[in-house]
Amino acid sequence: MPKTIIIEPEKVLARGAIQFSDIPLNAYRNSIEQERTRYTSEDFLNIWRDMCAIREFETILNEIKIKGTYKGVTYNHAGPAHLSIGQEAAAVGMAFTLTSDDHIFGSHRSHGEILAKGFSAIRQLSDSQLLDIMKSYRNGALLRPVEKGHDGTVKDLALRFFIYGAYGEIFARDTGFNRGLGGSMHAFFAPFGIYPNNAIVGGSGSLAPGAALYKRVNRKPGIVVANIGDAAFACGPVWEGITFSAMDQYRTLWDPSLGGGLPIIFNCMNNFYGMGGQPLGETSGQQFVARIGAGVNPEQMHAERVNGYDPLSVIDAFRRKKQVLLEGHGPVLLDTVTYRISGHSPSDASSYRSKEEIERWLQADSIRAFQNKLVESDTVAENLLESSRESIKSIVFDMFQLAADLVASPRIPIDSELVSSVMFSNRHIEKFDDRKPEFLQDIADNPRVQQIKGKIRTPMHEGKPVPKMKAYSIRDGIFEAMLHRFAVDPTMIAFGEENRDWGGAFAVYRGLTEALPYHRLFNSAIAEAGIVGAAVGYALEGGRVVAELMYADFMGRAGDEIFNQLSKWQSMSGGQLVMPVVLRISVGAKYGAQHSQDWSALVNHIPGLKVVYPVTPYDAKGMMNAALAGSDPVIFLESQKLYDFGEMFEEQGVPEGYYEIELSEPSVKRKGNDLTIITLGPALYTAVTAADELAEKFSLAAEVIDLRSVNPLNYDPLVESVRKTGKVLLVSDAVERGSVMQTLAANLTQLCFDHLDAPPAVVGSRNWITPAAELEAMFFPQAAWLLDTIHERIFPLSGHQPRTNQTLGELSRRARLGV
Ligand SMILES: Cc1ncc(C[n+]2csc(CCOP(=O)(O)OP(=O)(O)O)c2C)c(N)n1
Ligand SMILES: [Mg+2]
Repeated sequence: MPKTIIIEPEKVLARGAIQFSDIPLNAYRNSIEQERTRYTSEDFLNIWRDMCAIREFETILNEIKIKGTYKGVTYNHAGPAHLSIGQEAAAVGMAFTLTSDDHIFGSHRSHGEILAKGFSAIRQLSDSQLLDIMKSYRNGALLRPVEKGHDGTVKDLALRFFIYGAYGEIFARDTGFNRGLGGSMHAFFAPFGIYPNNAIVGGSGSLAPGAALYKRVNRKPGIVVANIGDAAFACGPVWEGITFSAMDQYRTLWDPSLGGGLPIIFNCMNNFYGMGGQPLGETSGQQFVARIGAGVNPEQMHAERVNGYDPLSVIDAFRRKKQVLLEGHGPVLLDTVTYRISGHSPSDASSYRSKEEIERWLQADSIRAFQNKLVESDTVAENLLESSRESIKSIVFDMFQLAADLVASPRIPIDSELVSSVMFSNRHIEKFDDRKPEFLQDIADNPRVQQIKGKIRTPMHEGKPVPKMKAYSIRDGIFEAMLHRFAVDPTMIAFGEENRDWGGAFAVYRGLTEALPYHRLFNSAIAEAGIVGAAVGYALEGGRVVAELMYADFMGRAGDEIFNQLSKWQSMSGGQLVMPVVLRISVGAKYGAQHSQDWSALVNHIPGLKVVYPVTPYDAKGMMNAALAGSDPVIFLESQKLYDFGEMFEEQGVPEGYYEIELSEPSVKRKGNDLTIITLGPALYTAVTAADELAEKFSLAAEVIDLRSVNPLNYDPLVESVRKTGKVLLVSDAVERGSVMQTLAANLTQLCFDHLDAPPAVVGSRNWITPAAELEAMFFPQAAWLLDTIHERIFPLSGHQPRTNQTLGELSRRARLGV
């Protein structure tokens, strides 16, 4: 692949200075008279009404949280309520011009943004579109309680439906947007362009860029807005999301017809507080969030500070910035100044700020200020404003009352298995769009495809084992599966560090660079949170994505994105969303403590992830095929020790055609009646060596089962084998303490108790750091350890002389020391 970006010494070593341009602060100056040319009286009234609706919605929550009652309705709301009283103008201004194609992501404090965006969508959608949405959304579950006795307009019904769905979600009702499984901090409603709100501070900062990426890659209309707080701008994943959004390649290397820079606005809802900490003057140094733009790209992210206490100023900014994005010049940063009058949550006594400060912001209250502006300029009559406020307040109250009523708005039954049913979507989806997948060449002409044609797919060839150079490898299996899906699903993309010209971190993608345009396979920055976050955002929008992390140890860098985002959005959506992300993670060796740890136990522990670890070419291809046809997040672990291993078990070899291996099925790699050895990862090959020794020296036939799947996992074949042999040894390269194999041992003890001759024995790596390559034999399980463990803990091997100490006494001693 020719390199197109040349680094010229004369240029990069030249003397000079970086020029910055001014970043505007509250530049908006239009008078209401000027604005009358842009807005109708009805627009002004709507802006006002939306602000009042949010104020009332939040006030009710505040009252019931503090007093347990509001206007005669008593209710105990157990969950959180992070209210945005004071921030209404910023929310309404943000949403006013956005369409349903424009998608917002938010934070724990997003009730106001949700409502504003919903109200705006309801105004813009036609009656028939609204009816379609209300009737089809969860088969009308939210509509039924609201439409009873309703004889108003469709828009009025939609307003009720929407406010009701929001309260229902906050109150954990089955009739909430997401069946009550999201709750206050996660509520969203995609049909109106309202995407997940995130209880992790800054969580949306890494997800939203993936949504913007989806729009560019798939040529979809609209922009994306990440509404996050001022304190969130210190979070690493937010910076990584900004970096991801600002990559030059969208404009320098990608097909210009895709539209250029990512269409995303990072909108800081700048209320000057975290919980009690103050970014300005205490916990940050940039003084203006808008300043951050200057460090990101030459356009300085088109950053501006806008007055979020004036809805017209915010609308003006969003109008202008949306145009910037549609012209391909994204990303954009807005520093929208606002203030939260309410506490961080209703229990907050505001000990961190003065009464005077709150009083001054109350004086400047955006709702009253806007009212005065409209009335004093004779733009809208005061009585019209007041009657509009009264009517929206009564709708909000009615919907609160309906949502608080347990008969009209029940919760999912506490003894139901509903949550089980939404943990995974378990669908088989060939493709997420019907258009023709984009390729740069005919697949048959691809050099890698041609090279693989010459490889041997069987364990033996002409009576001899196949030499490594000629063997169809695990690397080839993953490549073939990915190429297949790239050719079927036009939305499928892959990205990560060194994914393109390098050929993927470990050369799995060699050949794909020639086959795929930039936007389907690209390099990202070295920013694991940004990578996984963008993958999640891309999938939330309805695209399939394969992201790669170079080493399992780097999962720590994307901890939140893997553990809280990738894993949880399907279930938190109450089954509305799918998450077709395959996260390829290579498990290292030879590179020491920070590059060689198997973290299968960590991902297994997190609900909502499928976790697999294939270690043969046959399994790698079949399982990658299954992962890429599914709709769930799959952690696809791959061992660096094994990438070039050929097939050693499947006598028919690895099929050239398409096949799938179900992601739950262990595989019996060798049959035997005397002992069961269950493995995960490369330990399969260690176990086979041990099994050979058992056969040769002790005439014992071990059954060797490779787990392949960690979660979900079908225990039946394991139980069948253990009941047959009465003995089981479990082995993996993960450190022994808390490993997947320990969970299996505990479960097999219960499932096979009456058939066991001895307790299951687990062998893992030592509970240490992984030492240097030259010392790895003291860390990773060796065949000798397996024999010694069998001898000491399962049954004596006659005449066996243990070489290592695998006794129970030693196990206790190490545990006491924590090693
Ligand atoms: C990763 C993370 N750390 C801490 C918290 C606890 N927390 C919730 S909100 C909040 C303050 C956030 O401030 P900001 O981002 O400015 O948003 P605001 O609350 O002001 O809207 C904190 C510390 C959290 N939810 N997530
Ligand atoms: Mg804040």
